[in-house]
Amino acid sequence: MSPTDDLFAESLPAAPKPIADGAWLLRGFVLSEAEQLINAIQQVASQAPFRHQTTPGGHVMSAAMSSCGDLGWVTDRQGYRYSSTDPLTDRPWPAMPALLRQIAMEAAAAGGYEHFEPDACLINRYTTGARMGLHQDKDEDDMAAPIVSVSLGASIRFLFGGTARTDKAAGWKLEHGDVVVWGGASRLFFHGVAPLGKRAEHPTTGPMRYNLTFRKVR
Ligand code: MD3
Ligand code: FE
Repeated sequence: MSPTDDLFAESLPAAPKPIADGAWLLRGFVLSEAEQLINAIQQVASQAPFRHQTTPGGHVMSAAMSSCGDLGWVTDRQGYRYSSTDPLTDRPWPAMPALLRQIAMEAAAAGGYEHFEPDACLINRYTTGARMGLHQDKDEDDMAAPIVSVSLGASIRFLFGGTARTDKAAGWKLEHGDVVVWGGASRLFFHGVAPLGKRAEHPTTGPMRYNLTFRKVR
């Protein structure tokens, strides 16, 4: 170990950590681009505002959502689906900013999934108490492609189990700058997030947490 190894170690991202079959945690992977990513989110939201959608069962989601890319995820009393237009504006979703697309592809490759071509980016915004119950992501046609998730702002406790709802769930803390790549068997694992804590805060976002999920839908 030379002094230069030490210097490199400081600027190098942490090694991908396997957290489930086919899933990799990339701690701090987007730390150096975080402010740019938050700016890009605000840019998207200026065209496709965050909204609280209603589930088919009539529940209003506590996380506010927007989307960018060719497709966005929509839910209402009629059901869940991907749509090429934003039902709020009846316009196409904003294009996926190049930086977002590039980061998603790099993260997928770091997890061993080369040639990831996301066509949708869902953006979730959590404030105090907002949560997401255990669910599977299976509205996408292409289950061979991974999902890349990027966490920004306040930390949250993330939960995931297995392919059965009753499989025991493991908990992980997801912090500002963390990325998780979900492929292989983990692609269909049940997952969710615990309510955002009362004291959860981040210097750049205050009490907010953003989560980006990049998907290949079609
Ligand atoms: C595991 N979002 O948007 S990110 C979602 O923090 C969603 O906003 C949560 O679940 C959030 O659908 C969790 C981590 C995540 C995302 C997608 C997955 C984990 C996943 C897909 C398959 C398995
Ligand atoms: Fe999900």
